[in-house]
Amino acid sequence: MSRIIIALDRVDRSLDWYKEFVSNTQEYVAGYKFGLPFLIRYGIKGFREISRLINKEKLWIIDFKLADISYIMIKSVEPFIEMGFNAFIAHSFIGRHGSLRELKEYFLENNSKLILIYTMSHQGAFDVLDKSISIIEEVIADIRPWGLVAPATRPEMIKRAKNFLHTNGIESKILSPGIGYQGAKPGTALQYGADYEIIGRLITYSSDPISKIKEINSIHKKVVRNE
Ligand code: BMP
Repeated sequence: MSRIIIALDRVDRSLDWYKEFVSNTQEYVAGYKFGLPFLIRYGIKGFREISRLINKEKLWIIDFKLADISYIMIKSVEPFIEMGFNAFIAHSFIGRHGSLRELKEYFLENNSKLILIYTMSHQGAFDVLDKSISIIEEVIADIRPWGLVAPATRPEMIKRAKNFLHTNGIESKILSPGIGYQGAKPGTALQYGADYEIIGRLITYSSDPISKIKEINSIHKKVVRNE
């Protein structure tokens, strides 16, 4: 089983390139993550075309880092659920009532996964998110999302997330960005307890993405074997 989720943020390629990329890489990865760059460049039509390639076994993550009242978040994800995308990333700091509770409920009813931000990979994450981490943990302990995003660039935060989940008996997966262009080496996040590594440019800008994916999968296999 691959531990790679590819972040598809390139906007300098055609939609046909994307379709070919997804068709050719699906058998080697755990899933894909699409964000605002993809939406803005290719529109809903782009998502609809990609959705024809959806194989339900994989993770098809929509990452708009939702942070709003529940009504707006639900209206924003509805069309993607109809297309078959099955996981969605939201911020934790927006809190529970009128927001994450209803969103989580909606996802449960619609067979979809909620992924919450624990803390982020960039340096500015120190300014607010890390300082508020125990409050963020309170929200997460209540919402019990399917997954958490924690940074490979600061693996001690993955360790903290892992301990927090264990202590509270929560079974959320940990998905970790920050590999490659942001500085962390492939395998780092898994070593610290993450379940998946979210990897974008290191793969999408590679001259041979399939070889790069296979190379990372074999690094991951060694890490997982040594756990
Ligand atoms: P890249 O591997 O090219 O650096 O891409 C990282 C991906 O992970 C991007 O899609 C970004 O939105 C996402 N991400 C991140 O980099 N840091 C976070 O803390 C949370 C993210 O979702």
